[in-house]
Amino acid sequence: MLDESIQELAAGALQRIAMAGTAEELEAVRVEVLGRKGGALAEISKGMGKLSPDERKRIGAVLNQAKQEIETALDARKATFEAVALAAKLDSEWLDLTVPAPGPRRGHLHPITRIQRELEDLFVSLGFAVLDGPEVEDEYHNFDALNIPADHPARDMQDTFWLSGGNLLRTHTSPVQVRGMERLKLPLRMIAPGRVFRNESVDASHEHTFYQLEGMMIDRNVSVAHLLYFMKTLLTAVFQRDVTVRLRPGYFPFVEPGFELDIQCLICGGPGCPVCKQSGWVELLPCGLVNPHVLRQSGIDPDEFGGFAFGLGLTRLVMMRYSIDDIRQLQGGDLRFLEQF
Ligand code: FA5
Repeated sequence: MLDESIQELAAGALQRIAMAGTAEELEAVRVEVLGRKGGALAEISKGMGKLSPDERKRIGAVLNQAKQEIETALDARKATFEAVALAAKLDSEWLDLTVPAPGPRRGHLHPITRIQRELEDLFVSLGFAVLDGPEVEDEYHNFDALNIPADHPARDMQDTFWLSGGNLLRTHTSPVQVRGMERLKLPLRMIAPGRVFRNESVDASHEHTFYQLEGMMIDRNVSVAHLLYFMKTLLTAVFQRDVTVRLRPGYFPFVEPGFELDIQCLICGGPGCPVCKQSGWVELLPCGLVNPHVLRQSGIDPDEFGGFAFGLGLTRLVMMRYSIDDIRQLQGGDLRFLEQF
């Protein structure tokens, strides 16, 4: 009678062990059946004191065997769970040491720098030198030598950040023309890309700090035809497709005749938007033949030499090239914007 219920209990326990899906379920079986306090087998052995010595010996043997079988089954099942857990852990922690390391995250050139370098390469290939000039300029190079004396109304065309001591933040890259004429031998071909500053209110197409690329060529018999050839070469290289441009007279004291070369707005395609101030055109490339006064001021004989000069709005060119509809994004420092290029 008693050995039957022991065997039944053992059979039930073995079945539960076989069915257990987790280590916790196994532990529950162990506590219920083998637990010293309140475990089913412990309860049975408590009642054995009432049995005769022979019976006690026989039932004791049955009890021990059942206990051993259950323990063996528990251990085996536990080992299976541990092996599965270990295999999963090894799988998840596996490292392929032959995979190359990802390396540091690399940045890239700012779109303005990229276009600037493209243009530098182009002009170097056409025989132009690339010059640099100071951002803190003196009045002579920024204005006087360019035929803009102190009382000239053209000074108001460019709102200036004046510094103490009479210096200023250059309002355009044209002072580098003057420095080029002072430094280089004739005939000369030079470009000067750089940052310029104007004390003006900012909107979708105007920054207080922006980039220009100055160009100048001085030689014998330079004409408007040369100027147009280089302007066309420049625009074809940047846009790699036909763009619509218009040439109109423009006034700058340092060129005569002077022109404004505008590009049809590539943001709106013509009908008008905030970038082109609803006009459909963007001022991009003012240019002209160098005014004889400017040549003379730098010690060049205008009867022998002539030249052309241009002052490309580099930041605006970048806006047109990449369809950027607000100039402020270019120097806003927002990586989400810059990562697109
Ligand atoms: C000049 O600065 C002359 N020095 C250009 C020049 C050089 C003419 C040589 C003739 C010969 P302007 O002020 O128009 O010109 O500026 C030149 C270009 O810079 C403009 O066509 C425009 O594309 C760009 N630009 C002017 N102001 C801003 C601004 N606030 N923000 C962004 N781009 C500007």
